Amino acid sequence: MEHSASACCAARRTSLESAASLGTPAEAVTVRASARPELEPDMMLIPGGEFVMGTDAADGFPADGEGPPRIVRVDGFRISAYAVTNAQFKAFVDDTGYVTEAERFGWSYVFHLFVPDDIRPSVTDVPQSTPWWHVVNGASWSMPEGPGTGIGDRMDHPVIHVSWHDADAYCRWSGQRLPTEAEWEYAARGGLARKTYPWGDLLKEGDRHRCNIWQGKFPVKNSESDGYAGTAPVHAYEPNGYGLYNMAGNVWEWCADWFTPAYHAVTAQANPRFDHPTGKRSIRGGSYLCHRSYCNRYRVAARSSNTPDSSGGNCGFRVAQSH
Ligand SMILES: [Ca+2]
Repeated sequence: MEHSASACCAARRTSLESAASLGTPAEAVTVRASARPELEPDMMLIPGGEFVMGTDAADGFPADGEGPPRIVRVDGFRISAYAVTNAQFKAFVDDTGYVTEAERFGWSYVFHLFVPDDIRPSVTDVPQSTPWWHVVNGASWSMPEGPGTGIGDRMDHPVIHVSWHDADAYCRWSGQRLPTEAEWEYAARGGLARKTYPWGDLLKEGDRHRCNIWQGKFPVKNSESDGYAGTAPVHAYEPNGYGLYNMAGNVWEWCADWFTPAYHAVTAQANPRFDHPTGKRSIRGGSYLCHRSYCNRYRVAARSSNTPDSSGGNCGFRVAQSH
């Protein structure tokens, strides 16, 4: 089995293992029969408007297509205050019998420090360029570190080990959709103009942490001074100006767009969305594994991508709906 990795953010499945050979899982999903209020995310109304999207800041990654910054207009929409939780995803699976791509492939990427000792001998592969990702057979959304692990104490944490296709399937069921990159960044900025983070330009003030990223020496020693080594509850930390939680750090979030580094050069000024298949979907927000020493992609303008059938322990999603 071969695996490859993209940059530092997330390891990806190879094209040899494309979802095409398995079929597109979302096709079989139907919209849920009835709403279940206890599972409804808090959908925050984001008023339409213009904003400066992207950045050319010196601490950014121009090769990712973070800029050049430009004025973009988005129509009003709603976006969930939180990433989709394990509880919500379980309701989806219980209702539909949906089987995620990690389960269909039979494995997912688990961060090496989280692989239980009794599973470690059965790790089947470690990508050369991202050796902190281990291929763990049986790892999935409900067994995040592999067989024998569970989510019972993490029902309010973001679901992980879900592919773009899995996120899309959830959205079909819930009657929602993934946010576009432009919607995501507009929402993440929380009404602030040209700031680095959802709350301003300072990553933290004194000991006051604002998000769940990595402190210490990556990838071997995490001091967890922000309180979490892995995922945090979706409602951890303070929300931004739009009432949205964890738009920086915790887990990467799948967006609706296909990914291109030329995004700012080729998409429209109004409601931009890149719809030409490139083999990779956009992800935003960074994760609990991000550290400024090698990847400060917890900035609101930062971008990354992964193949739509890939899954790992640091990527989830939130939902949106048109106004
Ligand atoms: Ca952390």
